[in-house]
Amino acid sequence: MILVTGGAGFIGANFVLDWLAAGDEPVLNLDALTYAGNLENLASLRGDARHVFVQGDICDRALVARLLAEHRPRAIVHFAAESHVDRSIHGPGAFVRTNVEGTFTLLEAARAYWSVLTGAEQEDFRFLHVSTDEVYGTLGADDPPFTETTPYAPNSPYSASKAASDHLVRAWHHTYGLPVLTTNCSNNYGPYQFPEKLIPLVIANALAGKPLPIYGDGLNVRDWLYVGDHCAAIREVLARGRLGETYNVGGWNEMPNLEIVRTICALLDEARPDPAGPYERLITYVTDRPGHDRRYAIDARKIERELGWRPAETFATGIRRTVAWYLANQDWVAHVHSGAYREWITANYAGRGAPA
Ligand code: NAD
Ligand code: TDX
Repeated sequence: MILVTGGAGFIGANFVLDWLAAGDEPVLNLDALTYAGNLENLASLRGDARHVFVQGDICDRALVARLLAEHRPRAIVHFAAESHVDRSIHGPGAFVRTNVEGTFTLLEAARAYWSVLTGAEQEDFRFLHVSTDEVYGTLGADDPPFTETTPYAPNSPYSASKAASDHLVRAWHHTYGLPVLTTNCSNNYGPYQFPEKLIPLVIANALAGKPLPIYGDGLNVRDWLYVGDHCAAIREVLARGRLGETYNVGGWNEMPNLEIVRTICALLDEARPDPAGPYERLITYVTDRPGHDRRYAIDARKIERELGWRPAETFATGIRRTVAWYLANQDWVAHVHSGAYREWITANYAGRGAPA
């Protein structure tokens, strides 16, 4: 069994679904079900005994210790976090609590658990920390992409809290010998992404005839990776990554925000033409995000060279799949907007264990 934290969120849920599609090793899924946690993402696992869901907080040391003792996982894959940069600007406290204190709590519980394991159980144990490229700060137009040795220079409360958590993970390896691995990935997109993030927000707003908000001049650059490719990278790092190492994960796919939005509009024009005219008419320039990082770009050569990982999707194929998914799953988006996804939890899940 593996313990996944944050497995009801966007990347965590994709990871749990992919993991159980690829094999039979059970998953213990610990998630607090904040606004970003949505058990509807895991509806296809209803009644599947390989998925054990526990609603709980990674800051709850006693709970984490009890789960480790009861389920004896061979690895922890740590996704749980506050993840949205704009929210971190308006309310940084939750980011420090979950991302820093929560990671600290997990590390301490993992250390206590791991230190009393013996033999192969101890040797094989892994703590995989899922992090972001935003810890490296921002790049100028001509700078080379971030490598694993780029100095940390986080600029938002979100990236500062993730950087702090990365440092804790590193220290728990160097000081206590905890067998850790860290991945720093670029911007993900794909199914089940909460519609506060650029790509699902633009799809949902376009279909609703609402403005498509572009921060600043729309020329900030992000490096986009399809979520399934990120999940595959995490599986590779978990299986074969070198202990104490960090791996940058990215698809060599830098793009200005405006180009992303125009691509989505063009795909929607093709799939669901709007009688009112092309979706690009909805593009609206709005006030920039404070401290908005100009450019992120990942040099993924280390994971490619050491682990042979390569993304399966190009941006062209991944964004097409993603737009198709949102068009086919408008109920999912509607439930998020109406808050009905929260009722799904009450209706389908009573207390602990796999959803009934
Ligand atoms: P998300 O916001 O969609 O999901 C986060 C999940 O964590 C939710 O299910 C939420 O309920 C849970 N959670 C939050 N606080 C918790 C707590 N205190 N205890 C237990 N569970 C808690 O986030 P995401 O986009 O899926 O990101 C997952 C991880 O990947 C994060 O660590 C993030 O920093 C990292 N990451 C994200 C991206 C991206 O583009 N989304 C890129 C690189 C790295
Ligand atoms: O309405 C918008 N308009 C806009 O122009 C939104 C929501 C965003 N943007 C811009 C800001 C960014 O330059 O689009 C870009 C992407 O924004 P987000 O989707 O908010 O992602 P970002 O801030 O880049 O962070 C994401 O990638 C790295 C995730 O939210 C993080 O969790 C991850 O670590």
